[in-house]
Amino acid sequence: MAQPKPKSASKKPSSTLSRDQALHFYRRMLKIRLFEEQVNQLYLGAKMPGLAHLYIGQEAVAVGVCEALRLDDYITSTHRGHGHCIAKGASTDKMFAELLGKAPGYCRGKGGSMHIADQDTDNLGANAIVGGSVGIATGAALSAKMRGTDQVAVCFFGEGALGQGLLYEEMNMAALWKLPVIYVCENNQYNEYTSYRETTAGEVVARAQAFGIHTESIEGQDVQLVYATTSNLVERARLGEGPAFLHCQTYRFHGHHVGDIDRSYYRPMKEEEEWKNERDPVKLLAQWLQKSEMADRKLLNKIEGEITSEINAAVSFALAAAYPEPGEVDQHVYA
Ligand SMILES: Cc1ncc(C[n+]2csc(CCOP(=O)(O)OP(=O)(O)O)c2C)c(N)n1
Repeated sequence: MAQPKPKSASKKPSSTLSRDQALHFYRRMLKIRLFEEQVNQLYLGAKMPGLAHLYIGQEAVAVGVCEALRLDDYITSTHRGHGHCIAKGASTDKMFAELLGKAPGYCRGKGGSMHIADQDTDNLGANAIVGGSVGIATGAALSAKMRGTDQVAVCFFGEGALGQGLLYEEMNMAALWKLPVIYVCENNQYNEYTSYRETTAGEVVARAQAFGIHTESIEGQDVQLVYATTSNLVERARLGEGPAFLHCQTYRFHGHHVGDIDRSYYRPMKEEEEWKNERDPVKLLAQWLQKSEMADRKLLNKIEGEITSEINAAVSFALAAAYPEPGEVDQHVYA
């Protein structure tokens, strides 16, 4: 069964989106969706080495959070990280090139899906280790504080990372030192093939509250709510009020990774259908745009056409790109 929607954030969202902003959010979310659908096609067509973990269904979290940030604010990401990269402004041609192991990729084709980082957008990188980026984000926040900048760091992680001890060591330090870091827990209900309810005792936010960290728990499929809530958390972090923990209820529409096709043994098909039909973040924003008369179906179709063209061009670029020279196999690699 779909989980009940949590209450809205305790502080009433103060921001209302302009038409330009709302359309920009829509473009970004749709870009993530269409990018990911192409990733799936590349996998199914045996054109992509390895696996990828699709973000489809969770787009409102990445976009709502990243839109509340400045370009020079930091993010760290996870194994399910394509959405975070695109939301922070990464270019899809370099991302596809990375996924295909090609030289123009973000890591010259040596990192693949789970290691994309982008210095131009202060994206400190995806991380294949569950919870692995918590220390990096907290360290970036410590660095910002010591350098006297007002930058903020956001750490995205899945609820599976709640089982990692590192998270608690880092939240303890962040609270003591009032670091400008926001821990964003994307609760897509499953850690691989196990419901989080079987692995996580108590209330999720209670874990951060134990350190005196400010928390919010919200519906993650509503991009406007995610944006407004994050904006408040960013503001308090910039003002030196310390870390925050944002718990977002969300859902991955596909499997744990692209090869996870038969999911019925660990989650009911009815549940998937309910989320897809009733809580699809892209559809919800499209409906809202139409209801509020900011866009009609014709405009939404035009936007979809434009993004489809961009994605197709990016895939073609990556397919045609060269592989790195064999001689550089040990360059840019740290062990
Ligand atoms: C330290 C560590 N343990 C186990 C794994 C294997 N693993 C990869 S993804 C995953 C589940 C992650 O669940 P969650 O953090 O909720 O993220 P989601 O996949 O739902 O986005 C596990 C256990 C890993 N990558 N790192």
